[in-house]
Amino acid sequence: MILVTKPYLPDRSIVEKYINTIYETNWLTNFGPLEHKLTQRLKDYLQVEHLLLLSNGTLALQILYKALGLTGDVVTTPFSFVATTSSLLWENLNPVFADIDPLSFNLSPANIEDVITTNTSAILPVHVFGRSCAVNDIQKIADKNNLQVIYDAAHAFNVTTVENKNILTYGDASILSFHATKLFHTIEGGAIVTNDAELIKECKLLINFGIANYEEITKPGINGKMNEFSAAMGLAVLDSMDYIINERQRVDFTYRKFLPAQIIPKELNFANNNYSYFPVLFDSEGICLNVKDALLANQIMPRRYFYPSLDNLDYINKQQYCPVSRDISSRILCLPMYDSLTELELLKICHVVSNAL
Ligand code: T4K
Repeated sequence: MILVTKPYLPDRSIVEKYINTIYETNWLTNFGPLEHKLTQRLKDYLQVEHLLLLSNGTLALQILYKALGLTGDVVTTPFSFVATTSSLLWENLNPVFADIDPLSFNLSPANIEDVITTNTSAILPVHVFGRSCAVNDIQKIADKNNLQVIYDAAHAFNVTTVENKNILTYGDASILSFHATKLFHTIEGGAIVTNDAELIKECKLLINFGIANYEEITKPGINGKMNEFSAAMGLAVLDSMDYIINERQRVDFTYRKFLPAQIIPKELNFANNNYSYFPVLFDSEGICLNVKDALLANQIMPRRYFYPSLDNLDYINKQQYCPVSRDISSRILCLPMYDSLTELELLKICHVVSNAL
């Protein structure tokens, strides 16, 4: 079976090189040397000022909501992985959906202001599939309405804008997911990125039970720390980042060459493609399901990322209705995307899709 993704496993000897140091230091978690090393290397790699590693991306969102003191309503996108919405509900915040732009698949600035009320405390856009949001327009709306902006950048590792800034440097803060299925991973993991030194200090306190030092506990925190084995995997994956990106670029190139052009979403011109996903969009849900069935019959497993549209969830306030997101979500598929897909496998996928169409 060719699955939608295959986590990258670095050469065992490289992982062992890092794991051996854990055996030497006997330091397994709680801000250990590998966590420290990975933090520094990621800051350099991504060219960001402050970065805090966490145990996963969902918790990174929740910690930010707490640290930034969000209350009431948060304007967000219905076209995302469910964690974007469920993390808000889990923190007793109310997700209020604004519809998406049909070309970028991201929160449309034109729809954000319509749903802002005196109860709104923040905007939570997602750079879905690593495709950049309209960050400058979103910031203008946030400034005008005195709102905070948190980017769910779970998919946006290694995205640089035409302004020559990492996409993670926009807004008040961003989160990354380092789950095994991501472009860069630490098995499970995530990060908070911000330009605000005080905010990162507060987040670090919150992920360590609110313990300021051995004899001082200043607030109720939780456990969100990254362990040393995850950091070891992260360091080993980072060593191979050029290889991973080049191979994914090759996959993207072959898809673009052999798939019908009309199903490939237009690239956005504000930032680079990071090759994290390969979505294809069909004219109708019927065609989308036919293609999916044809792929499954050939032992290829695409995924309906992201279906259903989150404004459709049973546990969400039913007054919310986002027709563009529901429409896109009903007819989009993500094709397999990972470094080790062979050209032969890619040609088979392209052939099955074209035939089914
Ligand atoms: N915000 C956004 C926008 C996100 O997309 C996510 C996560 C988050 C927030 C939260 O971040 P984390 O808390 O997860 O760090 C997967 C991932 O589990 C999830 O991290 C990711 N987004 C989401 C888009 O994809 P599922 O439910 O699709 O995973 P699953 O188990 O079906 O795996 C996908 C494919 O990968 C399968 O075909 C099998 C393959 N696979 C998976 C694993 C775990 C492997 O071959 N080996 C493996 O070890 O959610």
